[in-house]
Amino acid sequence: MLQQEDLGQATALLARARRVVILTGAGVSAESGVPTFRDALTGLWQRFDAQALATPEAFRADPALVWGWYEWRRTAVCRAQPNPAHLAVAALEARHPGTVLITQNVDDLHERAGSKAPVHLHGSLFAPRCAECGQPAPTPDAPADEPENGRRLPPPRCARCSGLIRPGVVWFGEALPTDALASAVEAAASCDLLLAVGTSGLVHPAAELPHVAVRTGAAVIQVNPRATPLDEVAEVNLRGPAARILPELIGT
Ligand code: BJW
Ligand code: ZN
Repeated sequence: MLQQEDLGQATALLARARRVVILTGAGVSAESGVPTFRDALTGLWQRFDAQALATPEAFRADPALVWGWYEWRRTAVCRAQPNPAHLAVAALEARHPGTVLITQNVDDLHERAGSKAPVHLHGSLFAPRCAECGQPAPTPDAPADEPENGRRLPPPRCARCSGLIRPGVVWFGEALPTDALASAVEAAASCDLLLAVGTSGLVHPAAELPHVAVRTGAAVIQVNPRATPLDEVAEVNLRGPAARILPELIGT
């Protein structure tokens, strides 16, 4: 089917939807210059494996390596600006009150585009906490440059127990925040349209949300330049970059 026909079908689904859920992944921030999770290892980080760094085991084994990677990524996010995809999502929320935005992203670009209360399934780069006692810690000033000595940067210590401060993100093998996951599942189970944007659909339980929506009778529209495992549940697959497709779909 032609892309134009797909866009027409998606526009019609959106026009009749009463309860909309938007599930975003790293692809929504790609055109802001923030590398996707699976493309995150460029430059000095090329020889590392993102999936191996995003674990509690990696942090325990080499806290300075993991903290340095997250500080490098946080610096990139601080320098980035929301793109037309983030702005279109915020416009849809403003137009359709009750729309629920669920993001797997740890950046703050949805908030900076005007989204009011994204549900962050995988935490945030801006909510560090103590790895020992859980006490929230101040977000350090963003380093002006790559952490000194390339990639390693020792994490700060907790003011309460002197434990190491860790990024406030959800690593592989860790539970998602209970409230965020419960809200996401509830929203997916009660929507009539779920838009899955810029996610590889590989990481669980987030990847199950489109399936939850379909099982309860909703339609799924996917926006992604590439095929993903979510193709099979999506009623419409809009192939292309989110910053081009979402403004066309939403009319911003
Ligand atoms: C564009 C674009 C453009 C490019 N426009 N698009 C069931 C089955 C199998 C495994 C599991 C399962 N259940 C649990 C697991 C294990 C594991 C898992 O899923 N593993 C898989 C890899 C196999 N899950 C977990 O461990 C989760 N925890 C858990 O289940 O705990 C259970 C538990 C319960 C009780 C007690 C204890 C434990 C936790 C998952 C946490 C994921 N965390 C990360 C890191 C966060 C911090 C960080 O960023 O470093 O989250 S991993 C990483 O993947 C990150 C992302 O949010 C997440 C999803 O990635 P995303 O967003 O899809 O990005 P990419 O890079 O994969 O894809 C980008 C996409 O964009 C691509 O498709 C491009 O084509 C597209 N794109 N340009 C639109 N311009
Ligand atoms: Zn502590």
